Amino acid sequence: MKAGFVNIFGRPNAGKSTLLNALLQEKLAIVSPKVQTTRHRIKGFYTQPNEFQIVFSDTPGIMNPKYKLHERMMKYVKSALEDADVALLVVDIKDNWQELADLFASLALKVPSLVLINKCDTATAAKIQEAEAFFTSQPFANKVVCISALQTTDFSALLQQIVAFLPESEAFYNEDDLTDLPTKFFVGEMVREKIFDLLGDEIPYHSAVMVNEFKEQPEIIRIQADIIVQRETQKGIMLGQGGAMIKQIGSEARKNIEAFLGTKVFLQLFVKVRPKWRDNDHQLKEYGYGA
Ligand SMILES: Nc1nc2c(ncn2[C@@H]2O[C@H](COP(=O)(O)OP(=O)(O)OP(=O)(O)O)[C@@H](O)[C@H]2O)c(=O)[nH]1
Ligand SMILES: [Mg+2]
Repeated sequence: MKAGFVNIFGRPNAGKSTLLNALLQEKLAIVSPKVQTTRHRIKGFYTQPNEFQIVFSDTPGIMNPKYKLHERMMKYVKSALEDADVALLVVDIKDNWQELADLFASLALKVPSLVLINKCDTATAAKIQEAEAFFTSQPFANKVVCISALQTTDFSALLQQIVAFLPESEAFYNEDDLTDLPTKFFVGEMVREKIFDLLGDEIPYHSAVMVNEFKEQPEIIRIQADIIVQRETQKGIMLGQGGAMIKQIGSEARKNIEAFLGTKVFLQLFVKVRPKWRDNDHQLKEYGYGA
Protein backbone atom coordinates (compact mmCIF):
# COMPACT_ATOMS: atom_id res chain seq x y z
CA MET A 1 0.00 0.00 0.00
CA LYS A 2 1.20 3.49 -0.88
CA ALA A 3 -0.25 6.70 0.46
CA GLY A 4 0.74 10.32 0.74
CA PHE A 5 -0.02 13.99 0.45
CA VAL A 6 0.12 15.36 -3.07
CA ASN A 7 -0.22 19.10 -2.84
CA ILE A 8 -1.03 21.45 -5.70
CA PHE A 9 0.75 24.80 -5.90
CA GLY A 10 0.87 27.66 -8.37
CA ARG A 11 0.01 31.25 -9.08
CA PRO A 12 -3.61 32.42 -8.86
CA ASN A 13 -5.66 31.31 -11.88
CA ALA A 14 -3.17 28.64 -13.04
CA GLY A 15 -5.94 26.02 -12.99
CA LYS A 16 -5.19 24.26 -9.69
CA SER A 17 -8.82 23.81 -8.68
CA THR A 18 -9.83 22.73 -12.17
CA LEU A 19 -7.06 20.13 -11.95
CA LEU A 20 -8.18 18.86 -8.54
CA ASN A 21 -11.70 18.39 -9.87
CA ALA A 22 -10.44 16.70 -13.04
CA LEU A 23 -8.21 14.29 -11.11
CA LEU A 24 -11.02 13.35 -8.75
CA GLN A 25 -13.70 13.49 -11.45
CA GLU A 26 -15.80 15.33 -8.95
CA LYS A 27 -16.51 19.01 -8.65
CA LEU A 28 -15.07 19.64 -5.22
CA ALA A 29 -13.36 23.01 -5.59
CA ILE A 30 -14.96 26.08 -7.05
CA VAL A 31 -13.45 27.57 -10.19
CA SER A 32 -13.66 31.00 -11.78
CA PRO A 33 -11.95 33.05 -14.49
CA LYS A 34 -10.93 35.52 -11.76
CA VAL A 35 -7.76 35.24 -9.66
CA GLN A 36 -7.76 34.29 -5.96
CA THR A 37 -10.87 32.18 -6.11
CA THR A 38 -9.65 29.51 -3.71
CA ARG A 39 -9.14 30.68 -0.14
CA HIS A 40 -8.63 27.38 1.67
CA ARG A 41 -6.68 24.21 1.51
CA ILE A 42 -9.13 21.73 0.05
CA LYS A 43 -8.33 18.07 0.43
CA GLY A 44 -9.71 15.44 -1.94
CA PHE A 45 -8.91 11.73 -1.73
CA TYR A 46 -8.28 9.35 -4.58
CA THR A 47 -8.25 5.80 -3.22
CA GLN A 48 -7.61 2.50 -4.92
CA PRO A 49 -8.32 0.05 -2.07
CA ASN A 50 -5.28 -2.06 -1.09
CA GLU A 51 -3.18 -0.22 -3.68
CA PHE A 52 -2.85 3.47 -2.97
CA GLN A 53 -4.44 6.56 -1.51
CA ILE A 54 -3.55 9.98 -2.87
CA VAL A 55 -4.53 12.81 -0.57
CA PHE A 56 -4.66 15.76 -2.95
CA SER A 57 -4.68 19.31 -1.61
CA ASP A 58 -5.76 22.27 -3.69
CA THR A 59 -4.36 25.51 -2.29
CA PRO A 60 -4.82 29.25 -2.82
CA GLY A 61 -2.66 30.81 -5.53
CA ILE A 62 0.66 32.09 -4.23
CA MET A 63 0.83 35.89 -3.99
CA ASN A 64 1.99 38.73 -1.76
CA PRO A 65 -0.55 39.29 1.01
CA LYS A 66 -2.26 42.70 1.10
CA TYR A 67 -4.63 42.07 4.01
CA LYS A 68 -5.11 39.51 6.76
CA LEU A 69 -7.37 37.26 4.71
CA HIS A 70 -4.49 36.97 2.21
CA GLU A 71 -2.13 36.15 5.07
CA ARG A 72 -4.44 33.33 6.14
CA MET A 73 -4.56 32.05 2.58
CA MET A 74 -0.76 31.99 2.41
CA LYS A 75 -0.69 30.18 5.75
CA TYR A 76 -2.75 27.41 4.20
CA VAL A 77 -0.23 27.25 1.36
CA LYS A 78 2.59 27.05 3.89
CA SER A 79 0.95 24.15 5.73
CA ALA A 80 0.67 22.32 2.42
CA LEU A 81 4.32 23.04 1.63
CA GLU A 82 5.28 21.53 4.96
CA ASP A 83 3.45 18.22 4.72
CA ALA A 84 3.70 17.48 1.00
CA ASP A 85 5.07 14.09 -0.05
CA VAL A 86 4.80 15.13 -3.68
CA ALA A 87 4.31 18.62 -5.13
CA LEU A 88 2.35 19.40 -8.27
CA LEU A 89 3.56 22.75 -9.59
CA VAL A 90 0.91 24.08 -11.94
CA VAL A 91 1.94 26.51 -14.66
CA ASP A 92 -0.38 28.49 -16.89
CA ILE A 93 1.51 28.22 -20.19
CA LYS A 94 0.67 31.88 -20.86
CA ASP A 95 2.41 33.07 -17.67
CA ASN A 96 6.02 34.23 -17.44
CA TRP A 97 8.03 31.00 -17.17
CA GLN A 98 11.16 32.49 -15.64
CA GLU A 99 9.13 34.23 -12.95
CA LEU A 100 7.43 30.92 -12.14
CA ALA A 101 10.73 29.07 -12.12
CA ASP A 102 12.07 31.60 -9.62
CA LEU A 103 8.96 31.23 -7.49
CA PHE A 104 9.08 27.42 -7.49
CA ALA A 105 12.79 27.42 -6.74
CA SER A 106 12.14 29.74 -3.79
CA LEU A 107 9.75 27.19 -2.27
CA ALA A 108 12.84 25.01 -1.64
CA LEU A 109 10.81 21.82 -1.90
CA LYS A 110 12.56 18.71 -0.72
CA VAL A 111 10.03 16.29 -2.19
CA PRO A 112 9.50 14.99 -5.71
CA SER A 113 7.98 17.78 -7.79
CA LEU A 114 6.05 17.44 -11.01
CA VAL A 115 5.67 20.54 -13.14
CA LEU A 116 2.31 20.46 -14.86
CA ILE A 117 2.19 22.88 -17.76
CA ASN A 118 -1.50 23.65 -17.93
CA LYS A 119 -3.85 25.16 -20.52
CA CYS A 120 -1.94 23.41 -23.29
CA ASP A 121 -5.18 23.48 -25.27
CA THR A 122 -4.54 27.19 -25.77
CA ALA A 123 -0.97 26.88 -27.10
CA THR A 124 0.76 25.77 -30.29
CA ALA A 125 2.82 22.57 -30.40
CA ALA A 126 5.99 24.65 -30.74
CA LYS A 127 5.16 26.70 -27.66
CA ILE A 128 4.40 23.55 -25.66
CA GLN A 129 7.73 22.03 -26.67
CA GLU A 130 9.53 25.19 -25.67
CA ALA A 131 7.83 25.24 -22.27
CA GLU A 132 8.63 21.59 -21.71
CA ALA A 133 12.29 22.17 -22.49
CA PHE A 134 12.41 25.23 -20.25
CA PHE A 135 10.94 23.53 -17.19
CA THR A 136 12.79 20.24 -17.73
CA SER A 137 16.04 22.16 -17.35
CA GLN A 138 14.99 23.50 -13.92
CA PRO A 139 16.61 21.76 -10.96
CA PHE A 140 13.35 21.56 -8.97
CA ALA A 141 11.51 19.59 -11.68
CA ASN A 142 11.53 15.82 -11.33
CA LYS A 143 9.10 15.47 -14.18
CA VAL A 144 7.38 17.83 -16.62
CA VAL A 145 4.00 17.04 -18.14
CA CYS A 146 1.78 19.12 -20.42
CA ILE A 147 -1.90 18.96 -19.61
CA SER A 148 -5.22 20.63 -20.09
CA ALA A 149 -7.01 20.47 -16.77
CA LEU A 150 -10.09 21.61 -18.64
CA GLN A 151 -10.03 19.22 -21.60
CA THR A 152 -7.91 16.18 -20.78
CA THR A 153 -10.29 13.37 -19.94
CA ASP A 154 -7.82 10.60 -19.16
CA PHE A 155 -5.40 11.36 -16.36
CA SER A 156 -4.46 7.73 -15.71
CA ALA A 157 -0.87 8.18 -16.93
CA LEU A 158 -0.38 11.21 -14.68
CA LEU A 159 -1.94 9.37 -11.74
CA GLN A 160 0.46 6.46 -12.27
CA GLN A 161 3.39 8.88 -12.28
CA ILE A 162 2.15 10.41 -9.04
CA VAL A 163 1.68 7.00 -7.42
CA ALA A 164 5.25 6.08 -8.40
CA PHE A 165 6.45 8.95 -6.18
CA LEU A 166 4.26 8.01 -3.19
CA PRO A 167 5.83 6.53 -0.08
CA GLU A 168 4.83 3.15 1.32
CA SER A 169 2.15 3.85 3.87
CA GLU A 170 -1.23 2.83 5.16
CA ALA A 171 -4.18 4.94 4.02
CA PHE A 172 -4.79 8.11 6.01
CA TYR A 173 -8.52 8.31 5.44
CA ASN A 174 -11.44 5.95 5.04
CA GLU A 175 -11.45 4.49 1.55
CA ASP A 176 -15.02 5.66 0.90
CA ASP A 177 -14.38 9.28 1.88
CA LEU A 178 -13.82 11.96 -0.74
CA THR A 179 -12.80 14.82 1.55
CA ASP A 180 -12.39 15.76 5.20
CA LEU A 181 -14.27 19.05 4.92
CA PRO A 182 -17.87 19.34 6.09
CA THR A 183 -20.75 19.61 3.62
CA LYS A 184 -21.46 23.10 4.97
CA PHE A 185 -18.10 24.28 3.66
CA PHE A 186 -18.95 23.22 0.10
CA VAL A 187 -22.37 24.84 0.33
CA GLY A 188 -20.74 28.16 1.26
CA GLU A 189 -18.25 27.75 -1.57
CA MET A 190 -21.00 27.18 -4.11
CA VAL A 191 -22.62 30.45 -3.09
CA ARG A 192 -19.23 32.16 -3.30
CA GLU A 193 -18.69 30.72 -6.78
CA LYS A 194 -21.87 32.45 -7.97
CA ILE A 195 -20.68 35.72 -6.48
CA PHE A 196 -17.49 35.33 -8.54
CA ASP A 197 -19.56 34.46 -11.61
CA LEU A 198 -22.19 37.14 -11.42
CA LEU A 199 -20.55 40.19 -9.89
CA GLY A 200 -17.93 42.56 -11.26
CA ASP A 201 -14.26 42.71 -10.59
CA GLU A 202 -14.11 43.98 -7.04
CA ILE A 203 -17.03 42.70 -4.98
CA PRO A 204 -16.08 38.99 -4.87
CA TYR A 205 -12.89 40.01 -3.06
CA HIS A 206 -14.87 41.90 -0.44
CA SER A 207 -17.28 39.04 0.16
CA ALA A 208 -17.47 36.01 2.38
CA VAL A 209 -20.22 33.47 2.89
CA MET A 210 -21.21 31.99 6.20
CA VAL A 211 -23.64 29.07 6.39
CA ASN A 212 -25.63 29.45 9.59
CA GLU A 213 -28.21 26.78 9.27
CA PHE A 214 -28.21 23.39 7.59
CA LYS A 215 -31.33 21.46 8.55
CA GLU A 216 -32.09 18.10 7.04
CA GLN A 217 -35.81 17.52 6.82
CA PRO A 218 -37.73 14.80 5.05
CA GLU A 219 -37.21 15.41 1.30
CA ILE A 220 -35.58 18.81 1.69
CA ILE A 221 -32.55 20.47 3.26
CA ARG A 222 -33.06 23.97 4.61
CA ILE A 223 -30.02 26.19 4.37
CA GLN A 224 -29.61 29.74 5.56
CA ALA A 225 -26.41 31.61 4.75
CA ASP A 226 -25.14 35.15 5.14
CA ILE A 227 -23.18 36.95 2.46
CA ILE A 228 -20.79 39.33 4.15
CA VAL A 229 -19.63 42.48 2.37
CA GLN A 230 -17.56 45.42 3.57
CA ARG A 231 -19.71 48.40 2.56
CA GLU A 232 -23.36 49.46 2.24
CA THR A 233 -22.85 50.23 -1.47
CA GLN A 234 -21.66 46.64 -1.97
CA LYS A 235 -24.74 45.38 -0.19
CA GLY A 236 -26.87 47.34 -2.65
CA ILE A 237 -25.08 45.78 -5.62
CA MET A 238 -25.29 42.32 -4.07
CA LEU A 239 -29.04 42.71 -3.62
CA GLY A 240 -29.55 44.25 -7.07
CA GLN A 241 -32.54 46.12 -8.45
CA GLY A 242 -35.56 44.93 -6.50
CA GLY A 243 -33.49 42.05 -5.12
CA ALA A 244 -32.82 40.63 -8.59
CA MET A 245 -29.13 39.90 -8.05
CA ILE A 246 -29.43 38.07 -4.74
CA LYS A 247 -32.29 36.10 -6.23
CA GLN A 248 -30.14 35.03 -9.17
CA ILE A 249 -27.19 34.13 -6.94
CA GLY A 250 -29.53 32.10 -4.75
CA SER A 251 -31.28 30.26 -7.52
CA GLU A 252 -28.09 29.38 -9.44
CA ALA A 253 -26.22 28.34 -6.30
CA ARG A 254 -29.21 26.28 -5.16
CA LYS A 255 -29.17 24.25 -8.37
CA ASN A 256 -25.49 23.38 -7.85
CA ILE A 257 -26.05 22.59 -4.18
CA GLU A 258 -28.95 20.31 -5.07
CA ALA A 259 -26.80 18.48 -7.62
CA PHE A 260 -23.99 18.16 -5.05
CA LEU A 261 -26.24 16.91 -2.26
CA GLY A 262 -28.57 14.92 -4.46
CA THR A 263 -31.64 16.31 -2.76
CA LYS A 264 -33.98 19.27 -2.86
CA VAL A 265 -32.74 22.38 -1.13
CA PHE A 266 -34.36 25.52 0.23
CA LEU A 267 -31.71 28.24 0.28
CA GLN A 268 -32.17 31.54 2.04
CA LEU A 269 -29.52 34.25 1.70
CA PHE A 270 -29.09 37.45 3.71
CA VAL A 271 -26.55 40.18 3.00
CA LYS A 272 -24.68 41.73 5.92
CA VAL A 273 -22.21 44.60 6.07
CA ARG A 274 -19.10 44.07 8.18
CA PRO A 275 -16.59 46.85 7.52
CA LYS A 276 -13.00 45.63 7.18
CA TRP A 277 -13.83 42.00 7.99
CA ARG A 278 -10.84 40.93 5.89
CA ASP A 279 -8.52 42.40 8.50
CA ASN A 280 -10.44 41.40 11.59
CA ASP A 281 -9.15 38.27 13.36
CA HIS A 282 -12.44 37.55 15.07
CA GLN A 283 -14.51 37.88 11.90
CA LEU A 284 -12.02 35.93 9.80
CA LYS A 285 -12.33 33.07 12.25
CA GLU A 286 -16.10 33.31 12.28
CA TYR A 287 -16.24 33.10 8.48
CA GLY A 288 -14.02 30.04 8.36
CA TYR A 289 -10.58 31.58 7.86
CA GLY A 290 -9.17 30.66 11.25
CA ALA A 291 -5.48 30.86 11.99
N1 LIG B 1 -8.29 26.90 -21.63
C1 LIG B 1 -8.09 26.39 -20.42
N2 LIG B 1 -8.55 27.02 -19.32
C2 LIG B 1 -8.32 26.46 -18.13
C3 LIG B 1 -7.62 25.25 -17.96
N3 LIG B 1 -7.56 24.97 -16.65
C4 LIG B 1 -8.20 25.96 -16.01
N4 LIG B 1 -8.67 26.87 -16.89
C5 LIG B 1 -9.45 28.08 -16.61
O1 LIG B 1 -8.63 28.96 -15.85
C6 LIG B 1 -9.43 29.69 -14.91
C7 LIG B 1 -8.89 29.52 -13.51
O2 LIG B 1 -9.08 28.18 -13.11
P1 LIG B 1 -9.03 27.77 -11.57
O3 LIG B 1 -9.05 26.28 -11.53
O4 LIG B 1 -10.06 28.50 -10.80
O5 LIG B 1 -7.59 28.31 -11.19
P2 LIG B 1 -6.87 28.27 -9.76
O6 LIG B 1 -5.42 28.01 -10.01
O7 LIG B 1 -7.56 27.32 -8.85
O8 LIG B 1 -7.07 29.77 -9.28
P3 LIG B 1 -7.05 30.38 -7.77
O9 LIG B 1 -7.96 29.56 -6.93
O10 LIG B 1 -7.56 31.76 -7.98
O11 LIG B 1 -5.64 30.34 -7.32
C8 LIG B 1 -10.86 29.18 -15.08
O12 LIG B 1 -11.53 30.05 -15.95
C9 LIG B 1 -10.65 27.82 -15.72
O13 LIG B 1 -11.74 27.40 -16.51
C10 LIG B 1 -7.13 24.59 -19.15
O14 LIG B 1 -6.52 23.54 -19.12
N5 LIG B 1 -7.40 25.22 -20.33
MG1 LIG C 1 -8.47 27.62 -7.08
